[in-house]
Amino acid sequence: MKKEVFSVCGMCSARCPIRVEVTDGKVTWIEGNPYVAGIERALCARGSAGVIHLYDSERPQYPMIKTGERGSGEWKKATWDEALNYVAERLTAIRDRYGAKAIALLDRGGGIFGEMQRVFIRAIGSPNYFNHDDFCRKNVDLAAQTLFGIPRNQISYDFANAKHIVSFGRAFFDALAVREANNVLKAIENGAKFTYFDPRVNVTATKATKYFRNRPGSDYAIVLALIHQILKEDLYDKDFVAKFFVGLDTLENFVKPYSPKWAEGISEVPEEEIIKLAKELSEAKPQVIIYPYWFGARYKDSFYYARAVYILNALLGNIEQKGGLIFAKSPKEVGAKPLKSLLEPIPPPKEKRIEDELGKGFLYDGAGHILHLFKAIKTGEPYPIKALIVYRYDPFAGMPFSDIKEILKGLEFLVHIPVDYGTTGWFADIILPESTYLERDDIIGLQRGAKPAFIVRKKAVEPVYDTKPRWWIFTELCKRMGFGQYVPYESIEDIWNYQLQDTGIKIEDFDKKGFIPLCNEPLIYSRDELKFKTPSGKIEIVSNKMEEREVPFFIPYEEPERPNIEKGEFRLIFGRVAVHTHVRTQNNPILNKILSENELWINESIAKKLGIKDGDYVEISSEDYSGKIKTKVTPFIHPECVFMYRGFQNDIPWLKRCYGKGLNEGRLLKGAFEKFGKGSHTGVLFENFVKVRKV
Ligand SMILES: Nc1nc2c(c(=O)[nH]1)N[C@H]1C(S)=C(S)[C@@H](COP(=O)(O)OP(=O)(O)OC[C@H]3O[C@@H](n4cnc5c(=O)[nH]c(N)nc54)[C@H](O)[C@@H]3O)O[C@H]1N2
Ligand SMILES: Nc1nc2c(c(=O)[nH]1)N[C@H]1C(S)=C(S)[C@@H](COP(=O)(O)OP(=O)(O)OC[C@H]3O[C@@H](n4cnc5c(=O)[nH]c(N)nc54)[C@H](O)[C@@H]3O)O[C@H]1N2
Ligand code: SF4
Ligand SMILES: [Mo]
Repeated sequence: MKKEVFSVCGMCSARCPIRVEVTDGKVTWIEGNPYVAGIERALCARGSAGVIHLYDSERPQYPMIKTGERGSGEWKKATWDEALNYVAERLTAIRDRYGAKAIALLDRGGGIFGEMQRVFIRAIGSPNYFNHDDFCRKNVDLAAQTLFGIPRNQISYDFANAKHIVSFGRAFFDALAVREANNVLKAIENGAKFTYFDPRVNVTATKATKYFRNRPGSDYAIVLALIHQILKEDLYDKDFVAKFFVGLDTLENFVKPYSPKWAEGISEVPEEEIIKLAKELSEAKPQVIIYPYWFGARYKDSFYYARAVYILNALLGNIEQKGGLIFAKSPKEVGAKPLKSLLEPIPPPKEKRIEDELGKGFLYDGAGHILHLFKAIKTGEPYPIKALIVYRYDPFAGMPFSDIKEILKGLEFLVHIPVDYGTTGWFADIILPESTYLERDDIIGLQRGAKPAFIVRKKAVEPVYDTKPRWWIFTELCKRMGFGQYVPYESIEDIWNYQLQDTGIKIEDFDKKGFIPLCNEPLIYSRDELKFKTPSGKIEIVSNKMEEREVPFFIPYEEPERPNIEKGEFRLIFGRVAVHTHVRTQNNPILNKILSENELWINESIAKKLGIKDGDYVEISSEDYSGKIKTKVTPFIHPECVFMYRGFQNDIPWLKRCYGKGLNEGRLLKGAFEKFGKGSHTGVLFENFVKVRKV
């Protein structure tokens, strides 16, 4: 018997809507949801490889409790009842001894289905909710919040209608999100310009109408020069700026020294090209998108870079414009009723999150900073964190071992809730395997945008192994810890009905297409209607909030340190490859066949001086780690840096296809977890030097 199920892909965090075909209880086909614009049946390789992941036996098949030392690989099989009682007991003991705040939840990210994790941590009374954002998008989030009063995920980019798209290392065609990639392609096909900056020629660069190989760490300088030029030549949207900018004079004064000529000296992008680009952007405005990072945990100035990018967009007036940046609309704004929040019945925590006790000089938002969390675990300051539950995230896979060991020392109890074997699970006290996205129902989510929609993830098949969905794991844990009153649900239907109670929508309504649009046409406000969600209702270049937190509005550009390349020293940069997701797909039978090992990109002129030939194995080392990796000698990378794809050299011997293959860039990041982004306290993962030598 054949059936179709509409759901949401879970092979990466882009969450593309999908249509799944099931034949006789088995998934036989997945494609992009044909009803979603920009997707229209398309899926990336990882999305297609979801089928084989589902039936792969090299993933956790039941709860496992550690029996030997952490990391020894000694485990026993447990029933869910046993496992959950054990977790509840251990967490309750820690809660009784140190208080609820000593328990932290480290979530991959809220996302559209993320409320369940927050329900759990709030129900047990802890304020300490963290997610991975400050190794990913937090700089961009905080930048958007300071200027517009909303985080990054409430800004949508109307790529398909843009006339000029500019990206600084946002690798649309390498670090894929299907809809975004399709829409950028559509724009290019329609004649839009696509200007791309990257120290390395990746796939994205090859699609650009203009590519610049800038020096690593020079994006902020280029954006400042563009702002300088646009202000100097009056190339901006005067009406928009007069209406909405708070602090234009501060901006003007700040960018005065940052001319295109100055930026050329820093970035190696010719002065005349910057001048030309400023002019082109002004001509194409407001159908212009200058895209800030997605993965923005890069350089010390990345938060200020992200602010500058948003300011540049705003100067061009391409906010709330077709072909520009469009703000997400809430259900209320489009005349619909919102989902009822599962958090509503639970009182907010009484105690303060660790950030609240750490003084000023940085911004923060609804989720804590991982670097602060790790520090608290290691030092007990500002107060001890003794138990950590890690959900849908494998932070230890991207870290140097010395840091992992230190963090483990401080933790009395570590729980991992993954769908794959990962490094964090390997060192955990217990692994609770979740059912994969094809085997589980999730809560209903709000898909944000100018045309918001409700979307649901529904299971296509029953779990292949003894795994459970997150709603069940977290409600059961609440119940077993004595907080059942906050999760009065017996089934996912109970949860759906609770969420939908005010909306007039029934769960069956999702059967046809998998999502319910809340309006017919995208809602775009006119300039007269437009109001920002900042305290002033305007774009706050200067803001009380930043002042209160003692965070400067701008920081002067500081040139990144230069490695001694003649001596084989390089800046280490890394990124995504289209066929893998971070650290979790390298063992996928199909994706592993496509790419099973990463290489080190190194500039050919430097390689020649160091006696390194294409395909040679080299030793790459940082302060306390060294490893071997195959080289890719190429003219298509800036000589100051070496590059590798992220996520290889898995630590788990059970993963036979990928174990030990390639090299893990995270192991070379000695000291990266002590470095903080300015103003934001996010991670700065590209501020590390390594040594490379022929072996
Ligand atoms: N296939 C695939 N797609 C993914 C993911 C995945 O794991 N796999 N993950 C998703 C996630 S979570 C994220 S955060 C996004 C990340 O998406 P992106 O933000 O696009 O990040 P990366 O792929 O890491 O790309 C980093 C690029 O920045 C370049 N770079 C390094 N230094 C500089 C610099 O100083 N200036 C400029 N201009 N460029 C520089 C690198 O050479 C590299 O090409 O991708 C998402 N999409
Ligand atoms: N060294 C280094 N560190 C980095 C980065 C880097 O490039 N290098 N990139 C940063 C960025 S941008 C990001 S987004 C993060 C990504 O880092 P991670 O989130 O750790 O990477 P993933 O490989 O996407 O997923 C890891 C874990 O999530 C689990 N998982 C996946 N899907 C599900 C699910 O549906 N349910 C459950 N319960 N678990 C699931 C997998 O089994 C796996 O254990 O890393 C950040 N840290
Ligand atoms: S980009 Fe690919 S892996 Fe990510 S959600 Fe979309 S189809 Fe799935
Ligand atoms: Mo990310």
